[in-house]
This record gives sequence, structure tokens and C-alpha cells, in this order.
Amino acid sequence: MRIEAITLRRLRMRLRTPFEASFGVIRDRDVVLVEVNADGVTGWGEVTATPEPIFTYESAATAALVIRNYLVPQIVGKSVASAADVQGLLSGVRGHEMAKASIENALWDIEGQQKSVALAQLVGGTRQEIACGVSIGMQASPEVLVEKVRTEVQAGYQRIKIKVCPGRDLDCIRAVRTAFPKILLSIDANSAYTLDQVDHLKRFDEFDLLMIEQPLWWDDIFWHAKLARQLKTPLCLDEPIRHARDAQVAIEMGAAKVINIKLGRVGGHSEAREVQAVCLENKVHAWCGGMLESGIGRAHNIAVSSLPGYTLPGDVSASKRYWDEDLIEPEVEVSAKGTIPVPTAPGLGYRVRTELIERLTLEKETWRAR
Ligand code: OSB
Ligand code: MG
Repeated sequence: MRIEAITLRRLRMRLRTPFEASFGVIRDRDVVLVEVNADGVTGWGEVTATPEPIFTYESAATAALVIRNYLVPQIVGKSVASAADVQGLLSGVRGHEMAKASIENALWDIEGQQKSVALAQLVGGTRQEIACGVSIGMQASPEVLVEKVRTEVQAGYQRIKIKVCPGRDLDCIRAVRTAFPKILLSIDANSAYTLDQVDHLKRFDEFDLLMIEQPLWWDDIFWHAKLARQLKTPLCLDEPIRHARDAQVAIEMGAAKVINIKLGRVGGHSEAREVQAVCLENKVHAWCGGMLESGIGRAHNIAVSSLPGYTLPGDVSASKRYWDEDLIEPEVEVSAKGTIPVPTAPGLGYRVRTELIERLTLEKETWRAR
């Protein structure tokens, strides 16, 4: 594949409802899209970073800067045998996995189209449908939260995750668990607690939670291992897992019984596959996380979720939960049993709505090979 052109775009997309977590409220996503043209074929990737650096250190703006200043010059005009090989060209740039993932993933879309293979199959997927859960942001009161959960349970979602932070945890978890004694329920703290709060965290054990996601610091694995020994509920790591080695460390140290795999956070499809393999080998559960993606990131998430290591329902849910109009056609829909069919058409498997993207684009820049 010869990389002939790269177009970087910034779009502003308003969420249907603001999403609140311990890191703050997200009302709009600054969707940075990468459109790569190789051998005359166009592929799409999305930067999954939050608008500000509130999840990890990456933001939409840092990713755009890294892509423009450091990644594009390494790849425009270059040839790679396959999409996975592009990481070799980008490895001189440290970190910034979400920036790198957008480029690698666009190349996987191209490779799928060139080989007439669906992206899911190309990356090693084996399932025809994926199991879906939802991540529900913090709400005005436990009562409002219970009604939100009811809507999603009735829609068929197989696992419910609620966001928590100190002061907005026990009442919410108790209300949801009382209303729904049997559902698969998990919580995500996005680093809202410290080890001083162990006694408080122990109180979550009574609610039969599937897991507690990232209770401690965003960049920590070690102290999670200490915490894990004091809790009955399994811990799931999200923020600090950047690659397969991190997953290995987390598992060997006993910091995680479950791993949330996010394509952007690990730098793209090839590393996500490795993380998935580590989980499978070690019989540790994994599932596909979400970053409030547009349809483009969502389509990539559906493809990875079809790999065998994704053993629990993920956070990949229907387009209409986030957007009035999504960037792909058809939009992502979830069946009454809480599943999404894995597309079988070559590449992403959805039509990218370029006219809509053009309409929503605030800024765009193109670099061409000479
Ligand atoms: O921690 O999983 C997270 C959204 C933005 C940033 C981080 C997270 C989330 C979610 C929502 O939980 C997942 C989704 O619905 O896309
Ligand atoms: Mg999380």
C-alpha cells in the first residue's frame, strides 16, 4: 500500500445528552477524523480522545497536533506491506496512541477493501454478532439513574455500567441493584478514589458487581494490585493499559481480573489484537470499551469485538444513544437481545457519509505524496 494522501479533519458533534463521569461533563465531541488514501482506495479512522485531556493525557487537539507535526511526515509517500506495519514507521514518536490508532485503523479499512474482506475477519474476528452493554453517565439523582437503567435493560442491553465518584456512589449503586437484582452490573470510577478510601470501596462488595473499573489513579497498575487483594469484587483496568506488556504486568501483579480494551488507547488494531491474545492466554476476561465514538470509531470497535478474547459484553452500543445523525450508514443498531451483527462487507462495512462529514467539518488539511 502506498500512502498517497492523508486528510485530517476536525468536526464538532453535539451528544444527544451530556455524558458525566468523575472527570467532568462531555457535551460535544471534537471528532478528529483521518482519511487515508492508498493505491486509490480511501480508508477512515477516528481519534477517540476526549475533548480535553481528562481521561488520559491525550485530547482531540494534542492528537491533531501530533498527527500533523510528527506522524504525517513519517508516512506520506511511504509504502507498507500491510496496515500493521505502519506502527514501525511511527515508533519514533513516544506514546500518543490515540493519534497513531486513527492512522493505523484507516489503513486496516483500506486493506480490507483491497482484499475484499470485512475488517472483522481481517483482524481475526470469529463472531457474527457481538454482545452489547451500555455505559451510563452520572445522573441528577439515584431515581433518575434507575429510570435510565430501566430504559437500557428494556432495550435488551446485556450489561449495565454506571459511572461513580465519591459522594455519588453507594446510593446510586444501591438504588440500581435494588430495582434490578439480577442484571450484570458494573461501575467505573475513572480514577476518582485513593487508597485511603479502601474501607469505603469495600462497601461496594455487597452489591454483587461484575467489576469495578479503574478506581485509582489513571496511570497506575501497582496500587490497584494492592487494592485488589482487599476487595471481593474483581477490578477492571482501563486508562493505564497502553499495550500488551501493560496487560501482562496487570495480570501478573494481580491488579486486574478484567481488562477493558480500547482501540485508541492501545494504538490501533494490531496492538489491540495482542492485548486480546494476552487476556485469552491468561484466561482473563476482556471487553471492548468505548469513547463516545462517531460511527467511524464505532465500526472499528464492532470489528475488534468479534475476536474470541472479548468474553464480556462491551460498551459498544447503538448510534442513536449518542447522535441525532451518525457519520455512517446504516447507523449502528442493537437487537432486542442486546447484540450488533458484525458487518460482512469489505473494510469498515458501513457507508461513510462523506457529504455529512463535509457539512460538519470545521477545519481540514490534506497532505499529498510528491
Ligand atoms: O472510561 O470507559 C470510559 C467515555 C469517555 C471516556 C472514558 C470512558 C467513557 C465511557 C463511555 O464509559 C463509553 C461509551 O459509551 O462509548
Ligand atoms: Mg473506563
